[in-house]
Amino acid sequence: MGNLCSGGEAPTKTSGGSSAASQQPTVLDLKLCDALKVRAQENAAAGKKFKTFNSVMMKFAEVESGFAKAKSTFREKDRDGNGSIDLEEFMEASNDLKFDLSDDLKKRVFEESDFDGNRQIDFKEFVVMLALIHLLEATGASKSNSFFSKSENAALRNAIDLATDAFLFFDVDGSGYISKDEVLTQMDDATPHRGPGGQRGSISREETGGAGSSTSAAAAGGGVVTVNPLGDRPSMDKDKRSSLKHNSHKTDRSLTAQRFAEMDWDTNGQVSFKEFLFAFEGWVGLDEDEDE
Ligand SMILES: [Ca+2]
Ligand SMILES: [Ca+2]
Ligand SMILES: [Ca+2]
Repeated sequence: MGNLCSGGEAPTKTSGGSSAASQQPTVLDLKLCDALKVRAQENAAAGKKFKTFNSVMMKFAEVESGFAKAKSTFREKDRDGNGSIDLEEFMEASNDLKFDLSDDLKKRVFEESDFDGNRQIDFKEFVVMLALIHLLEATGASKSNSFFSKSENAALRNAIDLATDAFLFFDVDGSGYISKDEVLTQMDDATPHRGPGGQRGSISREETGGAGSSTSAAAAGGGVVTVNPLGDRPSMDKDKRSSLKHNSHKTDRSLTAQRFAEMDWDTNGQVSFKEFLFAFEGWVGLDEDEDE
């Protein structure tokens, strides 16, 4: 089990016999880990951390709309219009967009983002790719004229930041991976959110139970049965929830375990940042709009 981000020690020391089967972390893994750590520290310092899964879900609509720019960029950079971006198109695009990464790292990002390994980046993979690039860029001195520093891309940047913060919400121990236990722990606080095609209002992060908030928030608090992407549990008030925990905990756990398995693309028992992003895209409804 990797624990990439833990400890201040040089992670290259993990060559002991204990992990013969596990893969060595790549340069990209380690850089991502650093970037996630920086982000977590910044959030802690700014006091803007997700505290409940409900507050994460409240941001889904904002994330989805923020990714609109990813769609237009994807179409633009798919020069031959075949619906995916190959390495050549990507290298050209990354020069156009002034991604502040070495060519070597760009190639690694391309490979990492190619989930199905067909040497082509489809839109869902592209969103993961942009998130990796933004996170990696943020660690270094980012060029002021790079794609992500432009004001017209602020919403996209924000969407990626929110997705990153959602990952950090689950990665309780800051290992750079989400374990099944972490999902179970964090989902225990889950409260209702919009079902498919449901609530789309913009609600600020900590406004969840606030009086005088939007109608969708009011509806969500009104005992409406909604779908939770990780648990499919009906909504209920706090008292009921805590007493119910003892009764139906097993059901919750098996459902969550099932969702966890869906997220764990390479089935190594941990959900990496990129695996999380891939799943997260589905939660916010990105893939629903894919074929128009
Ligand atoms: Ca193409
Ligand atoms: Ca692919
Ligand atoms: Ca995994």
